[in-house]
Amino acid sequence: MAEIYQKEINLRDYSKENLMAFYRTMVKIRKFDENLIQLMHEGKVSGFYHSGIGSEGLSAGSIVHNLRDEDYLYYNHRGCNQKIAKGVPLSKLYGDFLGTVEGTTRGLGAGIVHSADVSRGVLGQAGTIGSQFNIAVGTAYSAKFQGTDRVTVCYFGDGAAAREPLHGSLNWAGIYELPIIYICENNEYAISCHTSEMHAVKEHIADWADGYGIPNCVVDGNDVLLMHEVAKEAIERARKGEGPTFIEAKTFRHRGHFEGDPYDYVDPEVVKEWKEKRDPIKNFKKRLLENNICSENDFSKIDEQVDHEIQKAIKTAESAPLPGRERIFEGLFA
Ligand SMILES: Cc1ncc(C[n+]2csc(CCOP(=O)(O)OP(=O)(O)O)c2C)c(N)n1
Repeated sequence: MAEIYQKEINLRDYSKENLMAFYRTMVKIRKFDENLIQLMHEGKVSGFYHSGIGSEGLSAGSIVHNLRDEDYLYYNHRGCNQKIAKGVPLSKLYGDFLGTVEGTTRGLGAGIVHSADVSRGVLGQAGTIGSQFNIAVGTAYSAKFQGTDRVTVCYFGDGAAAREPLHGSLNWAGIYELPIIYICENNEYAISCHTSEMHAVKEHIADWADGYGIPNCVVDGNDVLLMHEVAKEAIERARKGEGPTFIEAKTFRHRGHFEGDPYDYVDPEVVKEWKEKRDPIKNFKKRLLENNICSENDFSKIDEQVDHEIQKAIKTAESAPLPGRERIFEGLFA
């Protein structure tokens, strides 16, 4: 049975600069998201958007200071969180939603699920949930075969974890001791279906990994530093050739499955509690203030810088042209 990951964390073991980098990344993710929703309301972005608000600590903590550009990353259905933490430029992400050539797909549009940035190890994937499990085995195997210490981090939701490709992937990762870190973003719901209705393992989703001999644990995904530490240990093991790890990170969506979802299948009191008591950004800020690591002024400065960065990114993405017809044939080999 999966253990609950716990660790005494001394804030003084981190530099102020490193702590602020976690804050900056979480704020960047949240403001990117809020501004994208605003663009939807203005009628500039259409289609479905799956907001990642409420889970910023999970992605920022596991990626910042842990992953290198060349490490591979597969994102989940709220994957802008992970792409931003990995350093994919905001203008390119906005470009994918606006359909302009600034986007990573150079105008084909992508939303969350098709964008790619090969220079940052984000190779792209399909919109079917769980499509990342098998290709994650491929990149991890290639890294091992080539004798590098590159790792593959594979994010997915509790719903994706209920699909069969997870098991093929865990089996291969277990047999070949592949350098994969599986990170399950357990926000309790796949659309309106609760985790308890989807998994035969009743206690923890991470328990699936036991059957494949893969070390696993459950962690509070909204504690950015705990998330950082648990991922760091797993990544270090993978880099040393000590194989895969499965981390189940608990979190919750502040918004519905997609923008427009009435979100009436969850008790509003539960959502309120997560927003008020378990918000990863609010809690991290409070902790740094209480420990006299940072001042209100330090936070305001970052907030302003991020606002500026976001407005600039939107402008760049919006002012880029739509693709010409020839784009249809670019990269087409058959
Ligand atoms: C194979 C497949 N079935 C159904 C869908 C439709 N779909 C999109 S997101 C989603 C739920 C995903 O839930 P989860 O993996 O828990 O991620 P979350 O949305 O909670 O972040 C479903 C069923 C899909 N994209 N692919």
